[in-house]
Amino acid sequence: MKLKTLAAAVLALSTGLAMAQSVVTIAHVGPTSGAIAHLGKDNENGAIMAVEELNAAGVTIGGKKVTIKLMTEDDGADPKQGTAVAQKLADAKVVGVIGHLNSGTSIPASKIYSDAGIPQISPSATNPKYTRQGFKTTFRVVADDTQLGGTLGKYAVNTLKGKAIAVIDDRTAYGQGVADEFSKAVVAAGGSIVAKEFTTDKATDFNAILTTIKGKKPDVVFFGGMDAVAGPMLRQMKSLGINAKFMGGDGICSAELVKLGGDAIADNQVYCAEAGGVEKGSKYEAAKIDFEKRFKAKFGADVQVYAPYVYDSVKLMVAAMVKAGSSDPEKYLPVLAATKDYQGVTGAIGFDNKGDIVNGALTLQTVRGGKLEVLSVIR
Ligand code: ABU
Repeated sequence: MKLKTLAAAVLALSTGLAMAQSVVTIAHVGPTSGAIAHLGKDNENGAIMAVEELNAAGVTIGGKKVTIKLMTEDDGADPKQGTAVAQKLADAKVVGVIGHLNSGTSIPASKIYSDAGIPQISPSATNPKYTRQGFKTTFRVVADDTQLGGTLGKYAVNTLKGKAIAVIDDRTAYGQGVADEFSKAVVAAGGSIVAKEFTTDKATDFNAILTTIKGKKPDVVFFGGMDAVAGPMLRQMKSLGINAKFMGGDGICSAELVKLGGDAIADNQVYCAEAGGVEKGSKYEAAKIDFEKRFKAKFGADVQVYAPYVYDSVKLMVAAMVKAGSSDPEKYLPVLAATKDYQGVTGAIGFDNKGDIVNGALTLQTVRGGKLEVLSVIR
């Protein structure tokens, strides 16, 4: 080989190596197929936006300029698919994972990430168990179902003056967990649970359980599950002449619920809570509004629920790598865990020793005039 050709080959090889070394790969996982694909896509878009902004601004880790690469994976909101994807990401040696969206996928996947030493931040899984397994790699940037169900249960009795309350859940880790917490809080506040019924996260026909519930004359119906099921359920409640208030957690607190429920939703009938939020007039409010505007301009769609939480999760994970001077999970994990006051578009984020957000908020909302309206932010 001629000297010039050899030099060119060496240069190409070293450039290739330098390029390979300068890419830091993180992943986002959520259900981008199936009944809640609109929520999965919302979350994924939050990750895409964060990564594009980081790369446009330039990221330097340990003195080297890097490009953040985002792998996007679909878990279909299915626990088995979730663990298969988690194993794929562990095998691919991604240095961090944002996801999954559901508690039912985040919990089993967290064991795989923990075994592989990969930090995981869920932007939306609210089942308390997720961060209570003793894993050092597991973080969450939203409040959990104890806070969510507990607050909604008290609100049902103390504010909505519910006395006879019916509870339905979809038997998922999230739906069952939030319904149980809600029920405990109702009883503690002096209300009574007059019916407990179950469905699935894929069901479309609720006539049998709603007919049973109608017979108990509830003034409030709580649903532990997601908007894709709650929308048709509200329509069937209307057809059956059930005029009760309808409550749910963050899984129903989306723009899509309002679309799916349509004219079956009366003003001030539906109450739900997002597992995060910023106080009106606080310094974070402008950042949140600005994020929502930029998101809509980029994707042509309103934020559903958790895109800003995904956006913050990506940026705070990369900020920990920058601060640690390394994208090696062993090196940046302690820095991530020590996060105390990250200033995000969803407010200040700091983690406790389990990886849960400290002083997490809830945003209580109702539907009026075909739109979700904020009632209050509760901590
Ligand atoms: N938190 C509501 C949706 C996600 C989940 O926890 O399953």
